[in-house]
Amino acid sequence: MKTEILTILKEAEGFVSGQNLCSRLNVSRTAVWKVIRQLQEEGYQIEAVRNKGYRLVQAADVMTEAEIGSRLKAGWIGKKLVYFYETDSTNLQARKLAQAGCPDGTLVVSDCQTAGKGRRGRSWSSPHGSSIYMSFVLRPSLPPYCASAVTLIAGLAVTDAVCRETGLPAGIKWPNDVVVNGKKICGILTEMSAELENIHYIVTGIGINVNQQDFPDEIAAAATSLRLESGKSWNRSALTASIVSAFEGYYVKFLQSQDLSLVKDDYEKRLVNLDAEVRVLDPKGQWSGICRGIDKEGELLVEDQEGQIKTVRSGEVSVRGIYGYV
Ligand code: BTX
Repeated sequence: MKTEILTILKEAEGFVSGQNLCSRLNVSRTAVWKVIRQLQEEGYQIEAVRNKGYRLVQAADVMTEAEIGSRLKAGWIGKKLVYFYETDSTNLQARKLAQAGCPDGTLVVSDCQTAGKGRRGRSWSSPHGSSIYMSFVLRPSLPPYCASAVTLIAGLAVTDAVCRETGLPAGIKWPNDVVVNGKKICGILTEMSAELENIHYIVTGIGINVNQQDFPDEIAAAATSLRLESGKSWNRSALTASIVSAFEGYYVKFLQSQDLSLVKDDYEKRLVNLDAEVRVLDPKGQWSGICRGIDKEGELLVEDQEGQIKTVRSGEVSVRGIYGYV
């Protein structure tokens, strides 16, 4: 009921009478009042005026199940939403839910993570009240080698949503870091449970630095937040909903073609290194070349000194810009 009341207040131009809420939701005035009190405690400024009703004065940066739910469009991803105020890792929780049989498209969100995970055993700094930690559970009927493409789709969706919501010049550093002005604002971790031939489920986790003002020393040089880059705070629930909707659009195209051919052009438009010199940090030896985009499997195409296009597979190597991280 909280989500419904919030949605009605947000859509209303001015006051909504208590009676109106009661009859639309078929509940008592006391029940409505209780929910209004809860929302106020969560940080919403709701004006309550006798004979007029309720009015949402300001949509604060509140991250709650009701707030996110009220902003999600009617798609299938996020239809089941599991929200935590605090958890170890949304990826871990998503995997538990997946093993217990949760639906395709389940979305797990937390305001904080106590054991946020990066790739290859690294950790993801996940403080309270400032960032987004979200994971999707996906059940595509595809062979396991297709799973890594979902990471690129998530990166593309985050980049789109950040550009749309904030106007900041976000771009993708292949395969899946989202950067603003050369620094990392987002990390993505895709995990999978599969057999030889088919995927049981994929969990794609996304962490975005939204309103953080400082970072631990060891990551401060390479990390930034939307707030640090724009000087403004952003509504995390709105951004979460925007990412879900962008992700669903691209993911449906991916399911159609079973590769990245339908989203490749969008991805390349966002690629910060496109047509620039990059250094490929291959454990067998570093080499430099010009980044020419991606192929339909999501491998990076790099033109070497002899003009040959080579494919670079994520997971095996990393790529750096010639002057630094990007
Ligand atoms: P990664 O291995 O590419 O990046 C991890 C590295 O990034 C760390 O070793 C550190 O140097 C740096 N780092 C750590 N925290 C931050 C941060 N907040 N901002 C910028 N740089 C940072 C990227 O791994 C994958 C991260 C996925 C995080 C999401 S959050 C929701 C979901 N749940 C979960 O446990 N992980 C994912």
